Amino acid sequence: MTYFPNVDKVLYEGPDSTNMLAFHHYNPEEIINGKTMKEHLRFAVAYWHTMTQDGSDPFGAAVNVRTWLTDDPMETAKNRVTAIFEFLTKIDAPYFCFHDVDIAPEGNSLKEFNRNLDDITDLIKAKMDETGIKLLWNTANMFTNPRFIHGAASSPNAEVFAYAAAQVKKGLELSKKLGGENYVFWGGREGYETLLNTDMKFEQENSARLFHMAIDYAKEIGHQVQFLIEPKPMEPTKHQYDFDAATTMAFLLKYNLDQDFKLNLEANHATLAGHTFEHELNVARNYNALGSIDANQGDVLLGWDTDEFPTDLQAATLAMYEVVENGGIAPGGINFDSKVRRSSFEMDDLFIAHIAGMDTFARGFKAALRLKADGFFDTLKAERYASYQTGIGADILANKMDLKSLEQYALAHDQITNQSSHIEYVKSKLNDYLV
Ligand code: XUL
Ligand code: CO
Repeated sequence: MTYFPNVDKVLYEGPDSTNMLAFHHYNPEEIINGKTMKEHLRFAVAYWHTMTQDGSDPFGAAVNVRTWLTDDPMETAKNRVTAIFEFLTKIDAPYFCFHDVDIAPEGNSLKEFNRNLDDITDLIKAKMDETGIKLLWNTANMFTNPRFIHGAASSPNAEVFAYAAAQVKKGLELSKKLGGENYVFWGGREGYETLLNTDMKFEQENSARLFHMAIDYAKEIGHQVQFLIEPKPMEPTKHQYDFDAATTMAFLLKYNLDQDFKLNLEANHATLAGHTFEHELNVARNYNALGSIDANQGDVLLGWDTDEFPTDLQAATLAMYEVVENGGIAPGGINFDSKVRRSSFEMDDLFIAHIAGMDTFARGFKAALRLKADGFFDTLKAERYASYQTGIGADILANKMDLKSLEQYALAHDQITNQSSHIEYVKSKLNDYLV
């Protein structure tokens, strides 16, 4: 049984190949600094975009050809397990990620949902054992079902809090069963539409309460997993609580969660927050909280989360530079939270799109390593901040100065000269690394 009869294992054919179903830059077995590219990049496939997304949009019906669909939701779920492992094996991705609702139908009760999850994860586990493919992260979808209309942990309805807690408990049990390396919370509908009826402090306290319960339960069941929060500024709520990396760090520090949580950062969420992706990664890194990456790209001309496969080489390079500076991304990875455009509706497009994303990140990674090896940014920054290496700058850094002594210095040195950044030259030079 094959779902992708047109595709054999995707192989590296080099930059000159015109084969759409081959890698041109990502060579999984290529060794760089003692590790294979596959080990460095830790690519993951998202179950929701690859297996369940149907190509519908607010203006049009489902268009995606997906041969695993049947009239029976459980049969479809089983087909999807076979299909995703065929896909993962052929695309040579070492990891996958899922929401609970992506893999199994909810049925008519929580009991039935849990039973379906048990059955499907039995199949998934067997496939994982057979292929060596691993779970980067899973999460609970606490935003699609109508019960989450006002949020999950932040819902004003305590019954919804309880249901969400049950889903998280199950999610952690599945994570343990499948050896998940991370567990993600993306704040679905945790946010608000208007402050007229919202107690923001209460809602955030309750969110923190659920996170603490998750930490406690993972310890109780003896599951070592890296918890991650995925910031996003808006959509579906007007104001998401985990707005961006800085806001989320403030939340984690305030509620004493920073020792157990890192961040899962998504490129398109950064764009929506008015940041570059590298900004978000840099903020996280400064807090030692760069956990994992949801790789995609948005469209600056469109104000919503378009989740496109990443093909912008400069953006990928600057993102990978942060990863290089971070000493790698493990135990996180690079998860393609990306969906094919509606016009790319054929089954093979799933391969073509992932290849484009993997090639782009492979090129970005190599460019980032060249930038690091040449000390491109290191030199630039060392020169820019050189005034702190000697004289008054060194005294400031050594905490030898105070306002009085600095006033004395300034009175004697008030004819200040600055230097041009020549930033246009820098930007043009950066292009040399991209091609
Ligand atoms: C939503 C989003 C989610 C999370 C997982 O914008 O990015 O798919 O990655 O819930
Ligand atoms: Co995401």
